[in-house]
Amino acid sequence: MPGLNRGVQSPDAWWRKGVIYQIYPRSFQDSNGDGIGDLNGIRQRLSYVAALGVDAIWISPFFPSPMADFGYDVADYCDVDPCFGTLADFDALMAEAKALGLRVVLDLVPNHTSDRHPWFLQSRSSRNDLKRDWYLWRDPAPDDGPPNNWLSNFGGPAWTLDPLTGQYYAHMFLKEQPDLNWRHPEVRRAMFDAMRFWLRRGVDGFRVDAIYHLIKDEYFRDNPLDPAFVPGADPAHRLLPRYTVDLPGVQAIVSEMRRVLDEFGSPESSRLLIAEVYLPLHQLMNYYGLDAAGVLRGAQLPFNFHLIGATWQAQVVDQLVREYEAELPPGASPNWVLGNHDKSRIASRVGVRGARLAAMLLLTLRGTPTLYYGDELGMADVPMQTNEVQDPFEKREPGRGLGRDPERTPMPWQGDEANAGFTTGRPWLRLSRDCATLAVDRQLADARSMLQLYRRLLALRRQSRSLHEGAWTPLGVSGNVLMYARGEGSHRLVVLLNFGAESAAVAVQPLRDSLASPLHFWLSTRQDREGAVADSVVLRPEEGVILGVAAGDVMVADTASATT
Ligand code: TEU
Ligand code: CA
Repeated sequence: MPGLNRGVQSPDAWWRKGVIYQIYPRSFQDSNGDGIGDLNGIRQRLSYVAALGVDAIWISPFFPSPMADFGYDVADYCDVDPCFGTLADFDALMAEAKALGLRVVLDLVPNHTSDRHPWFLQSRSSRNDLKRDWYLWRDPAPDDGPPNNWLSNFGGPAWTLDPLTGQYYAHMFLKEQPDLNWRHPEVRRAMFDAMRFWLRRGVDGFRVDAIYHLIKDEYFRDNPLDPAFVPGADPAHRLLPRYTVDLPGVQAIVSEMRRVLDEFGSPESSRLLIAEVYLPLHQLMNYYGLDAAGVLRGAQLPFNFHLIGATWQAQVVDQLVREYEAELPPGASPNWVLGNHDKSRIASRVGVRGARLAAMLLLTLRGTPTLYYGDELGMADVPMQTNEVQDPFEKREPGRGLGRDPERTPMPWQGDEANAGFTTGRPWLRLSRDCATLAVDRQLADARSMLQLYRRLLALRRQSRSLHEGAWTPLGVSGNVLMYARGEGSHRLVVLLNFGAESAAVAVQPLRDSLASPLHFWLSTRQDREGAVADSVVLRPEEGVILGVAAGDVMVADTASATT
């Protein structure tokens, strides 16, 4: 259907201009006092999310699960785990999101199921079972050990022996997360049907978990040693994942998933495929699925995680943005991510002032930004005592700083309430000690809070075409200051980000392009500057500013055709 495809590729597609907000459901809002966030809790807080100014929520898994990996071990792809609610709760959430103009993106976990999933129970029951080949079963090596040297991302071998049938099954993550065999057509069909189940309920797309893992080497060859491995680092990185990630055949599956989404898309409203891919830029670009005819048939947004690992320096970020922009296939939409439920929070990586700069960077770069819940409050990692640890990764590899509980702590809502209003019960994971200060209600009452900065940035991004769809033009780096422009002509905005701990003066004249009118402060990360800019701007330590032509009228003129 070529017509449909053009629509789906529309330059006006919501996901190109929108902002995505990730919700980790256990930690957003508990509605029934069991200490675990749930779907009704999310529904209660949707008006907050809408008022924040984002366009879509992505909810991490809430499907029935034994919770060995907190929902990333799915035992039924077409239902809701009782701890999160019911299908009716989901439908109510969906309806309310729609009413508020919010899109809803779900988390699809196709690489592995739970070891309690009926498919796996059947598969493990006998070597002759019809579902045996739905998973990756192999005979032991001659020494009775695992079939090859592959490692689990969560430590130890990627193989577990099942004594009942005397074979090993593969798992890239926990042994409770057996990997599906994506070479099997019935596996594909079953997973695509699960997608359709949710698409029929109105979801706007999927973030697909670990998609680059779906195909493994058909000869099950050993992975090579990584010569760059440093002892003490994540033990899974001892080997290069040559035969376990990004293998030929993965792209075809990505396109098949995209076709399932396109069955439900329309020119007015395309469904979105986000691919979770941790790969170097060049390999990442393949996930857009550019074909010989120049059509993008893959994921619309292969997640760009490169800011997460980047050294926090103007020069490095400048280089990264240039390389990323240069590598994008024609017509592809860029996207940027600062944090997620697997990574140390931005406020812990770069400090609280740095996190303000990071917010301005994320929301003024070209392409779809994804925000991680709580980052808009400046939440930091919350260190856990050994007896508080929940994350299986930390339990398996303790003390290496790999655990993910610190970035998954509950959202603080009301500073004066117990557990900051997250739960009336005992929270599944401790809140931070400063949760009262960080709470949403306190920050709403403070015009210069991190939350107000996010709200301002999101509002500007929505109003300004230059920000949500304009060109990105690098203006170079001056000392520790990263400089770029967005948009053209009188709508052109200039962004100056001082990564340094010292003040820095930047001459404005060379940045003005051919503009006759003077530049004004649109926004500072410190929220305390307005009015015209003289010959130079003196940026304070770790301050960022957005400059544009005469605030009032241009912002109005610029707003006229803003996205909805
Ligand atoms: O993560 C998969 C994944 O690719 C990361 O764990 C990756 O290996 C690592 O972050 C690279 O530095 C997804 C989910 O986001 C994670 O929460 C799950 O535990 C995992 O899949 C298994 O489903
Ligand atoms: Ca609950």
